[in-house]
Amino acid sequence: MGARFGPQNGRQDLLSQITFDKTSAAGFRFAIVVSRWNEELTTSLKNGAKRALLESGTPEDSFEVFFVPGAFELPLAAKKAAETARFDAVIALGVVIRGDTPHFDFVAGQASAGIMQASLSTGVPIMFGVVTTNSLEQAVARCGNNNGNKGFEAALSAIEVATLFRNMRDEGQGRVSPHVA
Ligand code: INI
Repeated sequence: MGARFGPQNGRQDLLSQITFDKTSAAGFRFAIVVSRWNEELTTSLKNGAKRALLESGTPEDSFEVFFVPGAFELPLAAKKAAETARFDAVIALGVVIRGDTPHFDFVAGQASAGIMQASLSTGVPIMFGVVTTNSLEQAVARCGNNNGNKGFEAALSAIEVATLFRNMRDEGQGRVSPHVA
């Protein structure tokens, strides 16, 4: 396996235990669905996700980016992307800040529940790359350029789950996920 450039701190190590290299994502196709609410931050999440995919061997033409107005629209858009059967995983990205809205719990809660429901109903892994925080400062910390980018993290999780499911399909061949050890 090549150099480890993915999860670099303790929290991320708990999330993703495989070692990512520049071929980890080869052969997979991904959709990235991005909410435009808090656009500066969600752009940073999108860039983090793209960087993780590119550094893991996903060619530019193997992922597509789609935009929705807000996090509330993420579940249906992610479901539509999943239903095309063109993607091995979908990465849903958004930012919901409690101070911004009295209906934080509805937007964040429905985005989270809807994404899980869309994933279960389609059988396509949909990553929850939605930053939900109490303050703008906390959100900024999760949308950074290097470590601490939830988009980067969600894309690595997408690669890990896509790999796991491919290994489940291709029983006995090239198992690489420690989760089946
Ligand atoms: N959408 C977000 O993605 N983040 C938010 O913080 C937010 N706030 O604050 O309200 C938000 N609202 C819009 C919502 O997601 C829908 O786009 C809108 O309600 C139309 O359905």
